[in-house]
Amino acid sequence: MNEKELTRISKRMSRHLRHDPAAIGLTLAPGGWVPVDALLAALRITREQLDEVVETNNKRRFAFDESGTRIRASQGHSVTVDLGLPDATPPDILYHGTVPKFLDAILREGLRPMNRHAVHLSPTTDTARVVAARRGKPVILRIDAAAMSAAGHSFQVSANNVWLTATVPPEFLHRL
Ligand code: HQG
Repeated sequence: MNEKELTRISKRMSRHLRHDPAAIGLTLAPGGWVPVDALLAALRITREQLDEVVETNNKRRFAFDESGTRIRASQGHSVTVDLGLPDATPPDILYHGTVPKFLDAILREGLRPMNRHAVHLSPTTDTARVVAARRGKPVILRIDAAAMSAAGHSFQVSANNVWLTATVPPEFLHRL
């Protein structure tokens, strides 16, 4: 498949595996999983096409289970989902990329998950910058993840290396 076709399928998968499974008759099982066969039928794609999307995806957004019979989005859901990820010890510092118009609210009330199941944090400023640039001029926030852990906040890391946490109170974040 060419780049355009791969992106088109990836976007449809993001939509249905993260936000709107019912639109194509799917239901997410606990963990966010759907049977591969059901997804193939719903999207009218072949297993070979699906494998190519999963393998080439620039953010490795999707992952198969160990048996290869189920697939899920690794993060980014807006539907209520418990990914069942174990708590993990984050790097001492994590980053979040946002845009100027959200800054006042974030500094006042901290980071909230908004429409997603968790706040998404990045291990590097480069990744945070890419996340922010989707919306405008990047503003990078430095998160004191070590202090958050010490204060009892839990973190999980997705299969594609996005750090997830419920909220980041304002005292743990600083503008770079
Ligand atoms: C902001 C993409 C006001 C937050 C990316 C962000 C990522 C607040 C927006 C993944 C706020 C939410 C997630 C508060 C947070 N007041 N605004 N208290 N707290 N915000 O898209 O982190 O390509 O839900 O700064 O690459 O931007 O889809 O989160 O700007 O990994 O795979 O509210 O989505 O991945 O936006 O992005 P999002 P995000 P995919």
